[in-house]
Amino acid sequence: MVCVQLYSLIARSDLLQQKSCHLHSEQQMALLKHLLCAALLLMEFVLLLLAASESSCPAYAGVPGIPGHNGSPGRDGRDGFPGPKGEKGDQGVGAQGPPGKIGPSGVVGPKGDKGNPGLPGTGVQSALVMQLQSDVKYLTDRLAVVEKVLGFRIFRKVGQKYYVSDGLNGTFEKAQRFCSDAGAKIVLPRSEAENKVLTSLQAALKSIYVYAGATDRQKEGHFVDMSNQPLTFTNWKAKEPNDYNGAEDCTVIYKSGVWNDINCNSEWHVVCEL
Ligand code: FUC
Ligand code: CA
Ligand code: CA
Repeated sequence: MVCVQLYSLIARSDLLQQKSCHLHSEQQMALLKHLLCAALLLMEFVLLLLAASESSCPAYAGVPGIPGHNGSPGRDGRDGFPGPKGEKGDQGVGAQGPPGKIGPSGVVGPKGDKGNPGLPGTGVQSALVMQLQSDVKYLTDRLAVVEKVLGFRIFRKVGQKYYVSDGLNGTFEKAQRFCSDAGAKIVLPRSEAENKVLTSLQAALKSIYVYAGATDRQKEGHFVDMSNQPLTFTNWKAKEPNDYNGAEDCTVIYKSGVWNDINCNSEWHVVCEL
């Protein structure tokens, strides 16, 4: 309908244009301006009509405009009903806690086995270790001797030896056994100095005779020590050994320090050496 009106208006403008051919040029120009203005107004009017109505005429799709700004957020909705209960979650992996307090001491365990011997050292270190081992052994052995000595009632030191006694009286066999049981030997001075120290001990014992570790049991007249070694020191009294009555195979030392051969069954003081 609008299109029909438009064609009609254009046709009427043609009529005006045909009539204007009989007018002057200035008048023609003025008339033309009016006609153009009217045409423009008419076209604007037509366009307005087309935009306002849903015409069946083919429409031109215009260039899309700039998107509008987002609107303000809507108000919070009202609380709804609670949803269904969720499934049980997986087991959590908790961090390890701090260590606990130190517990009480345990009972003392059994003594461990003896360790293996250490590896040999080298050079100076090896020599030093060996020297220390030797020193320790020497001191250990000497300490053992001193501890034995302290077990006797009377003792004297001479050189590296100790003469000891408990004041016991007995036969030669008993004297031997007593000293052996004490880890010692029956006394036998090996020098004038030792012989003199023995007399000092005898004085303390108020002893007349002390058995010495020398006999001629193996060979008459040939005195040897308890290891069957020939004597290197003797202090026989004059005319001794005389093997009185053919029955003197043991040795005693008189309080003055002189030696005499005597029978082995008489009982005399027992002195040992360590
Ligand atoms: C001397 C000693 C003997 C014994 C005797 C009584 O003849 O030689 O050993 O002591 O005296
Ligand atoms: Ca004899
Ligand atoms: Ca004699």
